[in-house]
Amino acid sequence: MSYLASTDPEIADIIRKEMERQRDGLELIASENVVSRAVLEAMGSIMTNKYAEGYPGKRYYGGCEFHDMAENLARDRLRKLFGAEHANVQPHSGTQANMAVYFATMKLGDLMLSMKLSQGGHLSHGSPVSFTGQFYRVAQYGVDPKTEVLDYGVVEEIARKERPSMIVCGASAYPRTIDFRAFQEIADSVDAFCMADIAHIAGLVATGLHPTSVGVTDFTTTTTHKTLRGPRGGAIMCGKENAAIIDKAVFPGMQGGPLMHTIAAKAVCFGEALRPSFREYNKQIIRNAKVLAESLMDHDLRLVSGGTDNHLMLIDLTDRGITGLEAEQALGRAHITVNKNTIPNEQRSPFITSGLRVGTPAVTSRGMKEGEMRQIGEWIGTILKDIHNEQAIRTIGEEVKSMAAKFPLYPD
Ligand code: DSN
Repeated sequence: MSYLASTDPEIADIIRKEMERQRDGLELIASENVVSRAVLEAMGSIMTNKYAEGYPGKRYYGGCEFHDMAENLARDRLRKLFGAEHANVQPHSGTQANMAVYFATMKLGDLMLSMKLSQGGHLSHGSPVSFTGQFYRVAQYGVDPKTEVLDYGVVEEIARKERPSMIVCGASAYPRTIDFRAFQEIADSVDAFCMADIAHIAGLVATGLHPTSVGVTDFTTTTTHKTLRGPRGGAIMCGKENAAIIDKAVFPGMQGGPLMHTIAAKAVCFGEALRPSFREYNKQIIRNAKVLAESLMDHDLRLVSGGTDNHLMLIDLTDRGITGLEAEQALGRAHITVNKNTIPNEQRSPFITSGLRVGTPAVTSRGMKEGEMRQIGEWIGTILKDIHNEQAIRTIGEEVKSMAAKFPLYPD
């Protein structure tokens, strides 16, 4: 029995059940992953016991010598991983990282130009329900209605007309390569800052499998828990000229004490990402996504933009007459976890949606390859043909569990 189980059986039981859910199912949520035991260990360490407000060498508390070492290591490794001049590893999340960049560069009421949430953007890119849509004015671009990919000419037209002070690029649900240089050039032409939020594709960028934004756009923000496969958290990279405004915006601007256990775990994650095996892992994410996309299309499912260049794809369910919510629930009953997602020109609410977002980072971490992707595509295709066939869903659910058992979450 674990120590937690003996001291708090209620929460230990909940964690055990969640472990079983992860172990027995297929995690296809594009923003999720399975961290290494080393990352888990650092996150669960005594580094959480300490306040370390400030930065290495300049803290507001005594006893921070080892926290300085951990944060310096995290910063140095992140800079090396992406070739960044400056890195801040304190943001608690991707939204906090974005908030710091806005806080450092924009005044209340300034205009940001960003991608529509319903077409692939993120809440913190100016959605009216986020602080970003309430503190700033927002103009938005989407994807081309025919090709469903970004049209940089249209982005440029909007930028020239609206004259934003910040252009935000990067996405949460966009299956194609993003031209960060084009965004920076547009920003330069209207005298705006440019921020690339690479949260989803950070692992691909770090390993050179997607063009980088670091050293290209003024600011790059990321989460550390998606394709980077680290602890839940955020980070910011920028040139030396913007280092001071970013550090000041994070602390004391909008956060207090950094989560030092998470920063230690970020250092572990960045160290892992610097190894050659991490590039192989990210290559496999992309290969798996391509095969899964083909398998889904072989089952007559329409993918937004006709496929994928990265780790995710969007299934358009419109012609199936089912909603994203219904599809998510039916797949969930077979232990296949996905999320309902809006698609370009969405007619339904974000709680219902006409699409599904599917991604390969977590199943790739478990060691699954092309053969498993073909099988998963077939299971999804079969279930989405008749989401009311509970017998078929039950049978597939058993098959899913036996495949999952062959790819353990952790060795023991
Ligand atoms: N919630 C994340 C995602 O699923 O893409 C973005 O923050």
